[in-house]
Amino acid sequence: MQKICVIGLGYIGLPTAAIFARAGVSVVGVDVNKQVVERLNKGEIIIEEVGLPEVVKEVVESGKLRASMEPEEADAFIISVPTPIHEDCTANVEYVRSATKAIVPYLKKGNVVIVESTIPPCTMDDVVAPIIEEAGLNPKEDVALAHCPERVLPGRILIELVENTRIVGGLTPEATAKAADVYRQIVTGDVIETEAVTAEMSKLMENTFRDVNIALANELAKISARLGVDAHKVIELANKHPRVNIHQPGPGVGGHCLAVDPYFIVEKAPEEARLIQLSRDINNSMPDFVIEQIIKLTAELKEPKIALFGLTYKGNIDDVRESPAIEIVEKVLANPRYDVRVHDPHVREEQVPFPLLSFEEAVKGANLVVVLADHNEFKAIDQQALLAQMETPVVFDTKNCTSLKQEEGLTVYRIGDVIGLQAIAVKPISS
Ligand code: SAJ
Repeated sequence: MQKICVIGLGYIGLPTAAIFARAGVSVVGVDVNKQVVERLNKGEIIIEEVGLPEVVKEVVESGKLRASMEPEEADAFIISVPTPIHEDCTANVEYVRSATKAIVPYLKKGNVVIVESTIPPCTMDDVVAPIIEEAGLNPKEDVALAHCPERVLPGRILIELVENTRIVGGLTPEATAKAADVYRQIVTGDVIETEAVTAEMSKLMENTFRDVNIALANELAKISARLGVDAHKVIELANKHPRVNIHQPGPGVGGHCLAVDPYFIVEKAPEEARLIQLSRDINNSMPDFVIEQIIKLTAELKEPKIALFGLTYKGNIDDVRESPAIEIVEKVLANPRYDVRVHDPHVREEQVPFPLLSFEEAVKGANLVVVLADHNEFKAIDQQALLAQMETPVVFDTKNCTSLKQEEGLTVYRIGDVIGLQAIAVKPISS
């Protein structure tokens, strides 16, 4: 493979482009965002991912990776664009459609076209193939058309892109084999060949499995709150069983994968996908559950000063997409009773529609710190700083991530650990 054109330079497309370039392939990355293209051509990136700035700098300097606003002729095209959901929770495949249309003028017989974007079952057959056919090419004979879902975990993308098993599903066995060979240039894990629809469905079920299991943990947290049981202890003990792995409860499920992909299955089989839909509903209800706890905790205070820590959908990343923390912050901000301070060391002001404060500014005089993301900074929060700075040193750790100890006047609550969750006393606890 001499040259690859990657469409979409986001969280997946950019690392993918960089890794192919590092393997010696000539890569052109295409994006509709001018800023992304200009910065990349200077060897710079605007997303946060461990190790990525170094690799990008190296391959841009060596000339193996460059960016453009327009696709170019290549041996293989990799489409890695977002598939958001519409208001009614059906998949919006418009970006996949427009990316496919954008490459059509550059397609030649023998090219490989891979869609990495997560797509509803049958999208390769029903959406992508017809676009190629309309352009006068036979999608089963003239080009090798395949779906190869990305399966990497943000924060570990560079490692997992290389080491994880890849599933490649083509429209024909020949297309599958050709697309699989593209990945064999960079993947040390297995590259498994299957059909397009099986690849589409396997990706969706991976994330659905996780979403359903997190919903079970979240439901347990709510049941525990009702019954006065420590959910974390229950999980720890149940997980001693060799075939049980209850997940962790939290403020909800975010990100562009778990919170979205299950809907792609519901859309195609609404009558059957009942557990999948219910799990989405349970996970979507968690921000309100957190708000309820905040209301209980602050019920006695006149003007509660609340510091909300963490906006990303999970720890040590800068991604706020579908983040339950954002929903929680916006709802707390909307309550005029609260003096709200928001802090996240991984998020930039322009990413969110409210001001951000430093740790010191946020905790000064606060009555309650609510931890909403498991960043390393929060895992290592300085107990003494909280004790010294807060008016009432109470922490509600919805991610169960801090190592704070319930001592020396500090009160720590966790989600699913609500036994004895009491309103913060009107008088400062420490006094
Ligand atoms: N979460 C919980 N409790 C848990 C585990 C996670 O509440 O026990 C929450 C997290 O806080 C976060 C959300 O779930 O809000 C999702 O986080 P995640 O780390 O489970 O997953 P993502 O969305 O970052 O990445 C997932 C991964 N899929 C699986 O682990 C099955 C990743 O491998 C996929 O590549 C990615 O989706 C994707 O792009 O589809």
